[in-house]
Amino acid sequence: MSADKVVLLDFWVSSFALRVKIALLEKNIEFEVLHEDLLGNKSELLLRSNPIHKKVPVLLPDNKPICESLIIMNYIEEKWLSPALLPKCPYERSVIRFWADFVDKKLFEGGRSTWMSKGEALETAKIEFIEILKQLEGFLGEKNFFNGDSFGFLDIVIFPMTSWFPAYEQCGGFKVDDECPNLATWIKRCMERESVSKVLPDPVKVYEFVSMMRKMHGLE
Ligand code: GS8
Repeated sequence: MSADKVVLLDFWVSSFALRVKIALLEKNIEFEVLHEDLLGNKSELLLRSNPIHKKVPVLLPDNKPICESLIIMNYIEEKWLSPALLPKCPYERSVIRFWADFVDKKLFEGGRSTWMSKGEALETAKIEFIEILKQLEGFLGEKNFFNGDSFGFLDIVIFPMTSWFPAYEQCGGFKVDDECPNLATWIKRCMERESVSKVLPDPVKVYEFVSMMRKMHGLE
């Protein structure tokens, strides 16, 4: 591996890995993607690079592993300064980091509870998930982007999670457009960005993946 080669250990449907791809594209950094088979056949490189969690994404700049998507995003922001994805003001940065943490703790878990349940549990999960979406929409308000005027760090943290929304909608029988119209408009706005459209997984394939996982867990 050459001195400044950047390698990403990826899984095509991972919203955490998608964050890293979008951030690198926004910074115009060339990178090589190594696809992982997470369902039973993780590579030696992944196990060696992330021995604690054994999860993707892992970024390997200069062959040195960095794990955890938010930590990787902070590395990318500090290593390649332009264009800046975080605001300069420390207070504004802390607000963005609060919502990034909210997304990992609440939105991700809420989504998971939706597609990993059925019957009454699914109904409860769906109500909670919509509540989480409304909290996010409240923070978005009338802004064009979560980051503020322009697409940035927080948009990159949140947007990848939305690639699973069509699958959640199908499982739960609801529509994000009906529940959170501003959020739905923001999703469409983000999809127009080149960094996003280049790496966004096909929603039909995501749904098929979710459906396969539901069958594996005896939910369908
Ligand atoms: C989550 C990564 C993760 O869950 C981050 O990078 O932000 N907090 C971490 N990765 C999943 C794929 S996406 O759902 C993963 O690698 N799973 C493999 C496994 O659990 O064995």
